Formats: sequence, structure tokens, C-alpha cells
Amino acid sequence: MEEIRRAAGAYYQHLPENNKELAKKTFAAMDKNGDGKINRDEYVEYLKKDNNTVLTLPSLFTALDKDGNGSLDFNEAIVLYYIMQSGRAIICQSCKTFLAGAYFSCSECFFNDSVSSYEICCECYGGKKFTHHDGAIFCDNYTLLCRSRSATQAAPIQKRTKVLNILKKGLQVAGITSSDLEGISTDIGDGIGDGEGSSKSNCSIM
Ligand SMILES: [Ca+2]
Ligand SMILES: [Ca+2]
Ligand SMILES: [Zn+2]
Ligand SMILES: [Zn+2]
Repeated sequence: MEEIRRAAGAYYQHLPENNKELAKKTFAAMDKNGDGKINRDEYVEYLKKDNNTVLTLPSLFTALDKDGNGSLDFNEAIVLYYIMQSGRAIICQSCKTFLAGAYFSCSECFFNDSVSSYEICCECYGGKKFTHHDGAIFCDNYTLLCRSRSATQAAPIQKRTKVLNILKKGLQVAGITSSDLEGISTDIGDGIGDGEGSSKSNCSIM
């Protein structure tokens, strides 16, 4: 959890002022009784309203409550805000704990746009405590991120949009917000159309 806490702190510091305001407003909206901290009931009520069932897992609240006093102050709640904004609310599909650090994902499901990805914690993977389809090859989340990058670079320019979508999914899995990707999308968008030469040379032995 410490790693994700540090990422959340950096994320918040890097936010433009108006987004910081938005984070403070979100905190105020959760703090129903206005005592400056979020207790378990306020937490569950707010996230249920948001249909965010993954985040209402009791284990996540406990993990967020760093000093263990039963409520979240603003700095503790920033981590939740970061998890919500970055789409990093990933749980082990086997034991349902929140995946705060490194974990494993089925690479076949990950790169297949028509099925949802399948993530499990290191304990479930190591102890083979999970059931998934036959022949599944699991990679840790950092390896998947690197593979997503190679997949983007290897794809013909016309296919890059599809690969980019997979890459976006990969970055979300790795905990990077998709707003960081806006620059990349633009670059690739500009490149579409000048790729005729390169795609021809791909498959011709002439
Ligand atoms: Ca409160
Ligand atoms: Ca606390
Ligand atoms: Zn697990
Ligand atoms: Zn799979």
C-alpha cells in the first residue's frame, strides 16, 4: 500500500489548482457530518451511491486508514481519490483483496478486447489458488505494461488505434491515469495516413 500512497501523493501535488479543488469537494461530499474525516459509514454510503462495489470492500477501507483510527483524514482519502480517478480499483479475482502492489494478469485475456482481464494476487498465483481457462499464461503487471508498449511499436500504423486502446487498459492496470496518454493519442493520430509504404513492406517478399 505504501507504493500506491506515494503515487497518490505525487499525483495530488501534480494536479492543477482547479482539480485540487475538485478533490477537496469530493472529500467534503463524502464527509456527511462535516467533522473533517470520513468514517466507515460515510465511506460506504458515498461509494454505494457511486455503484463502486469494488471500493466498498472492507479490506480497502482498512488499507486506506493508515493510522488505524477508524476514519480517513484528507491525506488518507487522497489515496482513494487517486484509485478512483486512475481506474486502479483492481481486486484479486480469486480472494477479492485489493491489489495495491505487484500482481499477475492472464496475458491472453489482457490482450483480447472482447473479454475482461483477469488479475490475481501473488499469493493466489504462487499457491495456485485460482481457476481460469486452460493454457493461461500469466505476467506480472509491469511486464504487461512493457509488452503493451512493444505491441504499439510493432503494429502497422493503421492498427495502432486498436493497440493504443489496449495500451490504455495496460496503463490503467499499472496505475497510470489515461489523461497522461492524451499526448500519445495525438501523435499517433497525426501519423495515420502516411503509413502506406511501411504496411506494404510488411508482408511482401518482392
Ligand atoms: Ca465525517
Ligand atoms: Ca485514519
Ligand atoms: Zn488473491
Ligand atoms: Zn485468461
